[in-house]
Amino acid sequence: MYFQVLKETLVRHGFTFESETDTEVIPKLAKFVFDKANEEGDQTVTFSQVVLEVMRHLEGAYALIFKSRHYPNELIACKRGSPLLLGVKELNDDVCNGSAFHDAKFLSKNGNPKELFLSSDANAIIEHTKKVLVIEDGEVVHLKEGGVSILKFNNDKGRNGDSLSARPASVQRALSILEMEVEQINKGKYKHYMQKEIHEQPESLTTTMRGRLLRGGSCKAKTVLLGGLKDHLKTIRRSRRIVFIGCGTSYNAALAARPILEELSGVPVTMEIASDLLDRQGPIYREDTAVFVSQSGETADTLLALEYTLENGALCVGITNTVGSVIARNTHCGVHINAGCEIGVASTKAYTSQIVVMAMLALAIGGDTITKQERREAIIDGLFDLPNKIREVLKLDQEMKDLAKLLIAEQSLLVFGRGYNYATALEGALKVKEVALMHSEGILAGEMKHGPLALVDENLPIVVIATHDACFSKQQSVIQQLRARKGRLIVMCSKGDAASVCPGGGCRVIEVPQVEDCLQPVVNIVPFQLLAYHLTVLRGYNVDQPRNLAKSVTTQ
Ligand code: UD2
Ligand code: MG
Repeated sequence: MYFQVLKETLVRHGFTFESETDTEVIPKLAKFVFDKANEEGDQTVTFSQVVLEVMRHLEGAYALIFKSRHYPNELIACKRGSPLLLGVKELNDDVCNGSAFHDAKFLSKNGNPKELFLSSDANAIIEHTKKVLVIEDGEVVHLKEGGVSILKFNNDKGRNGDSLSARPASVQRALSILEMEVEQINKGKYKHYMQKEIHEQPESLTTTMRGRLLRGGSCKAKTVLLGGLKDHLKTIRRSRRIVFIGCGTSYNAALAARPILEELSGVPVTMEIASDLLDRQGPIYREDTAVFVSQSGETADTLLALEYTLENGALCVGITNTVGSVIARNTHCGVHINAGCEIGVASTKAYTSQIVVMAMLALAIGGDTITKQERREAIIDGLFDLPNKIREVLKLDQEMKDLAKLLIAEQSLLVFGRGYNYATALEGALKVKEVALMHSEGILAGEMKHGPLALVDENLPIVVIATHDACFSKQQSVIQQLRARKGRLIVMCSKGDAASVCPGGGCRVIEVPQVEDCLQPVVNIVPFQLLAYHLTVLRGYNVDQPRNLAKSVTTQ
C-alpha cells in the first residue's frame, strides 16, 4: 500500500515506471531524494545520507544494495528485517584470531581486506570467507575506495525533520567479526538446520509472497501477480487438464493445493508421481498443462518426466526453489518459491512455500471469474495473515516435544486425513518416517473401512486431522469409530474444538489456529514437522542427514 503511495508521489514528480514491482520504487525514490537535495543547493549530500533518507520512507522487510554514478567507487548496503551479511576476505590473520571483536574502522587499516562480500545468506559467502559481519537493522554499510564504515540510522531527525540534515552517526560499538564454523553461522541459535528451517517459516512464507499479492487502492480488487506466469495464464486456463508432477514432499505439496486449484480454475487436476508417470509412459497431450514441482529443481525423476512431457507437447510450468536449476531452465515458465536455501534433508519450509505458491497459482488462474471474487479475496487476506498464524502454531513446540517423549519407543504411527488435509497426513507421516526412522503411514480417512481399520487397537498411536472445514463432521465420525475400537488417538483440531472432536475427553488434542480451509495444510503440517524433529533428536538419530537419504535426488 505505502509503496503505491510512494509510487504515486514519484509519478506526480515526473517519474515513469516500467514495471509493477515495488523494487523499482526504491531507486527512483533515491533519485528523487538526490535531486531534491541538489535543488535545495545541498551539493554536499553524501551517498549515505541519500540512502538513510530513502530508508526512512520504507516500511517492511528488505535488504538493499545501492550504487550510483553520482558516487563512483562507492557502494551502500542496508537492511531491515531481512538478513544481511558482510563477508571479509584476506584480513590479516593476526588481526582476526578466533572470534575476536573489532571496530569496523579496523577493516580499512592494516593492509586492508582484499575482498568484501555482501549477501543475505551466509551460504553464498562461506565459500569465499568465514569472516562475516552481521549487519543489524537500521545500519548502513558504506564501502568507499576499499574502506568500510558502518553508519546507524539516526532516529533524531535533523532541523528539517528529515535525515538529510541529520548527521548519520558512525557506529561506535565494536562489531563482531565472527569466525565460526560454517554450520554455526548458518544455524544461528538452532541446533539443527531442520529446526531452524521449521522456525523460520513465518519469514520464508513472507518472502514467498513478497511482491506477489496486491491489495490495491479502494477501487482496485485484491489480486495475485506471478511475474513468471502472467503471459501464460490464458493458455493454462484453456488447457484440458492440469497435471501435477513431483516426488516425495513436492508431490504432497501439490496434492495439498489440488482442491483449491480445481475449485478456482474449473480445470480437472490430476496427480502424477514422476517415476510412476515414466514407468507407465502415461498419456500426456498438447492440450495439457504440466506443473513440475521440485525444491532443488534438479530431481532426476521429475526432470525425466519433464523431458517426456516436453516431447509430448504440453505446456510445462516449473515450481522450484532454485533459480537457474535445470527444471527452472527447461520449463516454459514457472514460479520460484523463494523460500531461501534449505539444507535439512527433510523438507519443511520448502513444503509450506510450495503450497502457498500453488494456492497463488490457483488464484492467478481463476483470476477472471466474477463469481469467485469473494472467495479469492478471502484467500488473499488469509495469505497475508498466514505468517502470523505460523508464528502462533510454532508455539506448540514444547507440546510436540512432550508428545515425542510419549511416542519415542513406538514402532509405528498412523495419520488420518482427508480433503485439504489428506496431503497433511501423507506429508506428516513422511516427516516421521524419513527423519525419526519410525514407520508411519498417512491414510485417506475415507479409506479407513477398506483395510486400515483392521490395524486399530489400544496400542497403535493414531493422529486424526480434524480441523474445521467441509469434511469436519465426517472426521468426527471417523474419530467415533476409532474410539469405539479403543484406538489410541491424538486429534488435531481447530482452536476451541477440543470438546467437539473428543467428547468426554480421553484423547490427546493438538489445537491449531484456524485459517482459510485451503491454507489450513500450511498450518497443520507445522506440528508434524516439530514432532518429527523432536522424535528424531530424542531417538538419537541424525536430524539433518537421515540414514540413506540425500537432499536432492539427482539419480534414479
Ligand atoms: C522476478 C525476479 C525477481 C524480482 C521480480 C520483480 C528472478 C529469478 N526473479 O521474479 O528477482 O526481480 O521479478 O518483479 O530474476 N521460471 C521458469 N521455471 C521455473 C521457475 C521460474 O521458467 O521453474 C521462469 C519464470 O517464468 C520467469 C522467471 O523464471 O520468467 C523468473 O521467475 P520468478 O518466479 O522468479 O519471477 P518473478 O516475477 O516473481
Ligand atoms: Mg524457464
